[in-house]
Amino acid sequence: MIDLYYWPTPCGWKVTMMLEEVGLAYRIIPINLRKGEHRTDAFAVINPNQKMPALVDHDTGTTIFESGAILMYLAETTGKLLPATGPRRYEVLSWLMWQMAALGPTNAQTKHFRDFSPGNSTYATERFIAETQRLYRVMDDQLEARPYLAGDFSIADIACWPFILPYERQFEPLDDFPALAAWADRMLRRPAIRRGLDIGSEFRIGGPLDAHVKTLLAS
Ligand SMILES: N[C@@H](CCC(=O)N[C@@H](CS)C(=O)NCC(=O)O)C(=O)O
Repeated sequence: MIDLYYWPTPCGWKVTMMLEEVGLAYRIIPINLRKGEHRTDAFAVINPNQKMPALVDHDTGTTIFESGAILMYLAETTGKLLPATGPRRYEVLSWLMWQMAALGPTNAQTKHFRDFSPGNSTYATERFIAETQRLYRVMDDQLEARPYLAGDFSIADIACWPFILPYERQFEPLDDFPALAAWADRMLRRPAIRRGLDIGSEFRIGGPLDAHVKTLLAS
């Protein structure tokens, strides 16, 4: 049995979407970030970095943190959404690492400086919004000639999509990124992606992102 330590945020959705796509059974263990449940000693044993998500596969005795590593594990366990060898494997992994190193952290910094930093954070806010726009341009260019980031649907798409989804909060309407917008819609039409996005909706508190997700799921 797989236990997923989870809260409904982009990093958490990556894993529920993947589990739904590959059809593995799993149990959700809520880690309430608002109550600081990720900062407990018990959770540090599972993830020494004390961030959500983390996954424990009791059947194989495997504990994993970092959502990119979790996606690789689930892909390799099921033989789905990541080629086992060859150039296409590394194309998928390039985009996965790009998400982990660039798109995800930039998204987090934009949100932090725009919404949470005290005082004048104009320089930092502008810097991270500009970098977000650059990263969106990279994806848009890549998606002009292919339906998914590495050609076929893969863990790279699952990794990146949750960071495009809250675009309204990033001040990033997708009007200038037509290929990215079309891909975002294509992803939302996948039933497993919708199921993954809906996992834990009962934990939400009704903020702007929650409202945005609700609207998407109703579309
Ligand atoms: N690189 C990590 C990022 C994990 C992460 O930052 N998780 C956030 C939620 S999206 C978290 O646990 N935040 C709580 C905190 O920082 O206090 C991954 O992809 O798993």
